[in-house]
Amino acid sequence: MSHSGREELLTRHEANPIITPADLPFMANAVFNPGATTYNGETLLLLRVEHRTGLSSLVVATSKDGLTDWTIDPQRGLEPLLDSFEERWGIEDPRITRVDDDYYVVYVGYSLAGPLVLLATTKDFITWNRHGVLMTPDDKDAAIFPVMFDGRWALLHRPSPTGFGLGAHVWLSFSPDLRHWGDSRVILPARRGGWWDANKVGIGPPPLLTAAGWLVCYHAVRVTASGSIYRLGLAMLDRTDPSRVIARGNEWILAPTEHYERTGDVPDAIFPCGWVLREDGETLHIYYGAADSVVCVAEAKLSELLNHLVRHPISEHHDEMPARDAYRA
Ligand code: BMA
Repeated sequence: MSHSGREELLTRHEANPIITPADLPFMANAVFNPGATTYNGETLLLLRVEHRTGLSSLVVATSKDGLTDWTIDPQRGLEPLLDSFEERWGIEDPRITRVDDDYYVVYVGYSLAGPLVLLATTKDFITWNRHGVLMTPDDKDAAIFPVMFDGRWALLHRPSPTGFGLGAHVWLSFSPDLRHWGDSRVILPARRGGWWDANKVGIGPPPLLTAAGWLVCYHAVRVTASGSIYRLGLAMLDRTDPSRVIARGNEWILAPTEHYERTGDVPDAIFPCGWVLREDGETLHIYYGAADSVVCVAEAKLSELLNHLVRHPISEHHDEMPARDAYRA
């Protein structure tokens, strides 16, 4: 079995956690799992704020360098429709995809029937156009690609079937109009047995187009005798056919080790929903929630992530995964 070298691929920022509930201009329990993008030359995070009701809403934070001096603007963001079926218990975990001047925000609604996937679009994070439900419960960890494939939008998402013990996998679905979704298939199955990414996986930030294809960062949940551990890994999808997985890392690239990741409302959870590739085309900032309590950032060199994946062609350990065809509808 091949091992990576001694160098970590991701470096945590020294000021982590970069945003905590104490930074908010109102009382809240936690701030975590932000979506990320650039807006007017600044980094914009759409924070998941968990209020002291237990319910979450989405609030904008901006920064010139994407690392420090965050301005939190409670007037910008998205409030849940608490009278609705779909958002009755709040909205969570936004993934932002920029398409020209529009921002497509795919987020989780905590509905009366469980978590489901919703879409809202905006140009300014103040005025929103809600497009309704993309995926019915239980489904979450969803993000839309910034381009269409043969005239169809593409969505990564993670249904969680209950009662069968067959795991929760990353699916890809298509739509001609953002309303009707189908042609669904599993693209990143959870591995099995002792693997770090056995049983339950879900994507993190929206896929990022690179010279080698669509870079995907995903989380995996390992259930242990004393709780769950969330870790992060990488995969690469084909540029023109995103249902084709070109590479998948065998080892995780980030695991909870710091005190702010190991202690909090949900210990040992690191959960990214956004990343921003800087103007040099090489520096990647990955924004993640730590322990469902605070916001953190880690930096990576894009070329190093791609080199890492080159060492992990999809054929390696393929037999550790369920046959993909078994999951086709
Ligand atoms: C996942 C999501 C995330 C959360 C994580 C850890 O299922 O609900 O919002 O951060 O669990 O609790």
